[in-house]
Amino acid sequence: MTQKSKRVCVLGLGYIGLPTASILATNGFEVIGVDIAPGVVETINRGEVHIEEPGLRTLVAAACTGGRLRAQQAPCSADVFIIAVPTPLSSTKGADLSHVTAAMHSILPHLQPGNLVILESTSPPGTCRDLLAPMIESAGFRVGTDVFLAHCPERVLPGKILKELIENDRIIGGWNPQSAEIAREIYATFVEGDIVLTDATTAEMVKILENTYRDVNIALANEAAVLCENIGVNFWEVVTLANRHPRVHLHAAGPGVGGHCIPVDPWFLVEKCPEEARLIRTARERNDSMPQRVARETLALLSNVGGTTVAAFGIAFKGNVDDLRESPALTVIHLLRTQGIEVRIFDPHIPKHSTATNALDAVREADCLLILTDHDAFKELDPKALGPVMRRRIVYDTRHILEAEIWRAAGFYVRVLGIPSDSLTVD
Ligand code: SAJ
Repeated sequence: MTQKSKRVCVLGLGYIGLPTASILATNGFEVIGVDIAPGVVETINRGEVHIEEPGLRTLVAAACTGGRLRAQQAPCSADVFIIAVPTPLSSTKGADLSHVTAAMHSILPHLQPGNLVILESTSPPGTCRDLLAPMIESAGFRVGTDVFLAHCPERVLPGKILKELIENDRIIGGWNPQSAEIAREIYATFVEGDIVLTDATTAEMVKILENTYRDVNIALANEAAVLCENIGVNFWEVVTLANRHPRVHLHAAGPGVGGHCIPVDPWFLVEKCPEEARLIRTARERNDSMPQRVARETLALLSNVGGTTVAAFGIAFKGNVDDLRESPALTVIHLLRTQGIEVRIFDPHIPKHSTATNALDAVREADCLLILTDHDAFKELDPKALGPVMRRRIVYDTRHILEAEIWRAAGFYVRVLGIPSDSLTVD
């Protein structure tokens, strides 16, 4: 059987599963996409998409009209099963593997000798070994000889998923070398980056550590921004200058860390090794404390002028995406509202969660414009147009995306996270 005559069943049609299913389908595989949400299945079978991601709509439409992708609510027999379901944080800050377990359970009745099961979901080190392999064995198969098992973590950046799915290097961790080799043959049909083989638990650890590396670095940036404010220097200038060192790459400070992976995955290591993962825990706590800090600073600005209304610009967890998962902006807005502040929301990427349809309406009669997400669209905001309709010309930029001098020239008091500012005086 050639690779492309294989049938692939992709479980979970979210940010990773749907692009992967569509790329496999447009590369000639017969792909069955499985999602437990009926609405998602209907949308995809119409050739449409339920998530915003550049290029995805066109790809899904091509995959469906070409007849190589169809969605359904339950799996069926296939040659390859790819599990791409969420692994969220549990209430005790550990890995909630219930979706992975349910997906694997739904595959078991369809498993046949020669099948390959691929776990793409980000999972704690040991998930293939301690959870999936025993489940496959409980169905009467020997893992690595009857049924093959591999962990192939995705590493794509939301907003660039289709490009990165193809171009990024890919780590494939096999239960045994044969499992890794069979999985490599599938990914080699569309991955242009290097494909590197290892064992499943190493691959699980690689993925978690990549995201932990980013979280710890962002925590360092956030802590440094707070230190710079205390010391009386501009964090952003410090970063620009320090990053001229060939081996230093300081990250950007901000209102906190969101998304489905970076604020979640490091906890999986803390859960596994609570006594040892102290740096990782502290970094998580620093990043989690940033929304409180931003809310506190905003309340201080408001109380200086007796203000009650904030226009929050951006609720997505990062710039130019429509993704709200774990967004620190939501926490800031919640904290302000619990203090009795009226918060208007404007996010051009998420109109259905916005309370205003345009920037001007959002800031009308507001006391403070609060930038929470680094959408490119916000860089074009015109302070000369917004200022006159606001009750007070105060802007707090937690992402360092505005040209402060232009806003000051338009009569604004400008506060930027990481930059010490003159105190705000009542006009
Ligand atoms: N952020 C900062 N400062 C920075 C960079 C990011 O505050 O310097 C914030 C962002 O605003 C956002 C959060 O961190 O709230 C996470 O954003 P991100 O762009 O770092 O990460 P994601 O969640 O979009 O994607 C990450 C990527 N991992 C790494 O860069 C190591 C991606 O490659 C992974 O595939 C993805 O997690 C995942 O699914 O694991």
